[in-house]
Amino acid sequence: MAEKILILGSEGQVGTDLAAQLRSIYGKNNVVCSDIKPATEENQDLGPYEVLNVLDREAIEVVFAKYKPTMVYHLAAMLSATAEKFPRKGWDLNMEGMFSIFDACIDHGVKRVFWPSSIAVFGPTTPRIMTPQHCVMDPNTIYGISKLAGERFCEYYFEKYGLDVRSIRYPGLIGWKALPGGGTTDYAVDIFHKALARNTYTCFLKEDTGLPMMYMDDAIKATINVTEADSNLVQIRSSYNLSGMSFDPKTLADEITRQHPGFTINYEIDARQQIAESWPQSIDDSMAKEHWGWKPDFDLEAMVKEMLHQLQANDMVVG
Ligand code: AKB
Repeated sequence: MAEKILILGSEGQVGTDLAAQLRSIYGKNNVVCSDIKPATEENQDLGPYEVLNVLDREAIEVVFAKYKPTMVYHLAAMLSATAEKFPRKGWDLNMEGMFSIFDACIDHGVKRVFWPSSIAVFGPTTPRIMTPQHCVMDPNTIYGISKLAGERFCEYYFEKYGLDVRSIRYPGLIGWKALPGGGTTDYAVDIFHKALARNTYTCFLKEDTGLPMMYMDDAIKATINVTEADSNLVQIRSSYNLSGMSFDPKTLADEITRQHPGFTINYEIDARQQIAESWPQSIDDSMAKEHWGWKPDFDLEAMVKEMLHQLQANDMVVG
């Protein structure tokens, strides 16, 4: 049977890249995009699109009945920094949104679901260097708490209802097609736009705040690979640790200056520092490597080169 794919949250940072990649694999009419807001002008004619609120169960029913998806990528969520400002809203969107989509998937016999988790599931007493797959997890942000609860429900829905959910713990994601929205790792995207527009950037994290990061092409590859992997390979039914590279703002700024001479960085620390300090600095993803063959392609140098090139070549710089 031909696949019909539904993406929830397709206008977001991951959704934009994922939709493009899935449409190139499955054909534009076999990938239905949806988001709470109308598609941007550039995305309007790229394939089927529905305005859909993941909290609106009736509207979800209509979309599932109309398109009969075989695979669903549920990306709609509120990220760490925004959820700290609107804790109840963040919790409701992240948890209720997950339940309504998982329940619709069961009701409509969806074959597979992808649900993203995050390094935010870890907390202040988690080992911070090469954080293992299984260890102390005591997230202290609403986003992290919702992601950890969500991971438990991924496993629960798989074991109790047979819903084949796949999940990875995204590190900070860096891409050029779309801007991130409301995360603690957003600086690692903003910095490129400001470097190209003004040659200087004011960073909201301290220069030595190391965090796990990943170039978007690697994140999309991991997302599709884990979702399409044979069932017997996916042995972790909560969510997989995933790693690309790790760096702090100073190391990233030094590499940008090396490739884009004259760039300077300064620092004005805000509340996101506290969130970043509760997260790992690097991640042990050996289980993703062993189980379903995960292998990243981009290191820091390659990622910086690609970001500087693609933002300019595609006229995407937002100053
Ligand atoms: C955030 O910063 O909130 C996200 C994440 C690490 O999940 N980018």
